[in-house]
Amino acid sequence: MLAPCGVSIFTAPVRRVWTPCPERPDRVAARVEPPKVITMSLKLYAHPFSSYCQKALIALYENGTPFEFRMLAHDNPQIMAEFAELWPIKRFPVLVDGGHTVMEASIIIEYLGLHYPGPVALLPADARAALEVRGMDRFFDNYISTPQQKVVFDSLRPEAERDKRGVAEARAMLDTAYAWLDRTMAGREWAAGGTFSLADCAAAPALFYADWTHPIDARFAQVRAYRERLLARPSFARAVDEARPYRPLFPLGAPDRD
Ligand SMILES: N[C@@H](CCC(=O)N[C@@H](CS)C(=O)NCC(=O)O)C(=O)O
Repeated sequence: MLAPCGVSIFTAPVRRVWTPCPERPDRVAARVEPPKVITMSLKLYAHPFSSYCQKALIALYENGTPFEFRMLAHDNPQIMAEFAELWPIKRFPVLVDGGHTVMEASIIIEYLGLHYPGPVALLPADARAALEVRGMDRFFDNYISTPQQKVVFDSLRPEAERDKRGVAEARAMLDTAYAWLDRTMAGREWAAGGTFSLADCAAAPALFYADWTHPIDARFAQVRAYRERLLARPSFARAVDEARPYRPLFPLGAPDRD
C-alpha cells in the first residue's frame, strides 16, 4: 500500500507457513512468519509541485503501481546527490528500477506500461492509435509546457536579465496552442479520443499551470472543459492535492482556485 506521501516501504500481511511437525512427521504445523518488510524496486526522484513529475505520478496512480518517492528537496542532500549522479542534466522526474535509470516523463510512462503494466493501458496496443497518443503528448510538452515554463522561469530572473521578447513569443504560442486545442478537442473526451492515455497525463499538469500562467480565455470553452475533466480524474486530483502545500512557491502567485 502506498502512503499518501508516496512512501513505498510497506509491511506485508502476516503469512502462515505449513512445515512438517517433528514429533508427528505425518502432520504439518502452522508457523506464523513475522511480517516481511518489502522494498519497492521502483524509485521516483521527483517533487510533488513539478508538472513533469505530476505527469509521471498520474501514470503510477492510474495503475496503483507501488514505488518509493525520493523527494527532491534541499533538506534532503543525500537524495539530491543521488539524483545529480543519476542524471547530470538535472531535470526531473527520474525513475530508477533496480540498476536501470529512466529519464523523461513520457519515457517513464512508456517504461511503466512495458515493465509494470496495470489495468489502465496508457499507450494503445495498436501502433497507429499509439502514434496519435504520442503526437498529442508532444503537443502538450512542446507547445503548452515549454512556453509556460519560459514565462515562469523568466519571472525568476533579475529585471536586467529578463527576455521580454521571448516571453511575448511564449505567450503568443500559448494562445495559438489553446486555439488549436480548442478545435481539436471538439467532440473528444480525452486528448486522443475516448480513452485516457499518456497524452492526458501530459495535458493535466500542462493545462493546470498554463492557466495559472497565461489564463485560458473563455472563448476556448473546449479547453476549459477538458481541463475540468482532467482535474476531476482521481489520479490527477490526488497529485494536485499532494502538491497543495507548495502553492506559495509558485513564482507568479497561485490563484485561489483549483
Ligand atoms: N523533458 C523533461 C522535462 C522535465 C522538466 O523540465 N522538469 C522540471 C520540473 S517540472 C525541472 O527539472 N526543472 C528544474 C530546472 O529547470 O532546473 C521531461 O519530460 O521529463
